[in-house]
Amino acid sequence: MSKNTSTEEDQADAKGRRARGEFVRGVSGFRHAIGDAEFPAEPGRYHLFVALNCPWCHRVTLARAVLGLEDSISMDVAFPNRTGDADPVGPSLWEFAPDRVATLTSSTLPECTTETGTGLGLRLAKEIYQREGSDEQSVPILYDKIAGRIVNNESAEIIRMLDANAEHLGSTMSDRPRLVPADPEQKARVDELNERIYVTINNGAYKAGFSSDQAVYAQAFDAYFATLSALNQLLSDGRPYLTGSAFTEADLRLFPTVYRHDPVYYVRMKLNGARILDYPHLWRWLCRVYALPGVAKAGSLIHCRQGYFGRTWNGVVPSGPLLPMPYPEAYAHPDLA
Ligand SMILES: N[C@@H](CCC(=O)N[C@@H](CS)C(=O)NCC(=O)O)C(=O)O
Repeated sequence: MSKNTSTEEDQADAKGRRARGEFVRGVSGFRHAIGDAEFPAEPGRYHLFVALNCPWCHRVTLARAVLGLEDSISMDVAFPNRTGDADPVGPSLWEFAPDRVATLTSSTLPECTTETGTGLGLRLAKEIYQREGSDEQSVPILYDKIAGRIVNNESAEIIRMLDANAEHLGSTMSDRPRLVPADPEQKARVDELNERIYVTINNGAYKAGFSSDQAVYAQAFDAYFATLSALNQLLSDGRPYLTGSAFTEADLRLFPTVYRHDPVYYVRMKLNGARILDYPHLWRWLCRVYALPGVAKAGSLIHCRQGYFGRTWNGVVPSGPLLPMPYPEAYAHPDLA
């Protein structure tokens, strides 16, 4: 029974629920922390393995960017589509293959890299785990290049340890956001929002899109749009961010899902109840966060569209939305809503 449902799903009867058509996300196994004796907070010591279509990785690339850690934490980017059935090691594995061609653009993707963190030039994220006797295969992975070990593979924990150690890790950003507020009341508000947003939005989108049971889908669909509506209402008093004047972890954790909604989830996750554009305060919040330094570059809708449609939808990626204008260009126009 997992304790913290703002970080991971309750695993009670996971097998039975999956058999009944519910998508149940597994739990990450590497849970060390920067700041532990064996993982001191030092600039240039840590490395991230990510895929830019993965919303959990997006939390981590956002934290790295807004905390001013892009020069002190290196990063490798996997190709958005995992390996296919013909792969010698197996299907559905994250691959570091910058020479792979994206069907969406008919070209290679400039953000993709080889694997540089271990110094071994491995092909698959799975191989990074295998070196530590683990059969996990997910991204994001926070890796210690000095110890040659995985520190953590749970995005909720990775963003908190980057926030707590930003200066020791090499951030020189004097006005960097404090993702986790020092004020206990504000922190409690962030935790409360995280809980609802994780269950009904971040993971809720998968519950809707990947479940094969109509009732499970319908319940996730309703909960998802109920929360979007509540967040739009919350922002209707003119506050710039979810808890008020400061950008916090609650905003950072909401952004990856809302950023993917109109161009991906509306179709791919069957979340066609409304567009974010139909929630004027939430749309302006999205554009406000998108305009923050480092945010636009920390994600890629090309990787998202290629990743979510490239393998399952006959490799044909939908071309829209086109109106009121293409995405992500639309995110530079808060006035559209
Ligand atoms: N709880 C993890 C979830 C990570 C996760 O599920 N990542 C997906 C990509 S979006 C993955 O790699 N799944 C492959 C797998 O688990 O085999 C986190 O938030 O970091």
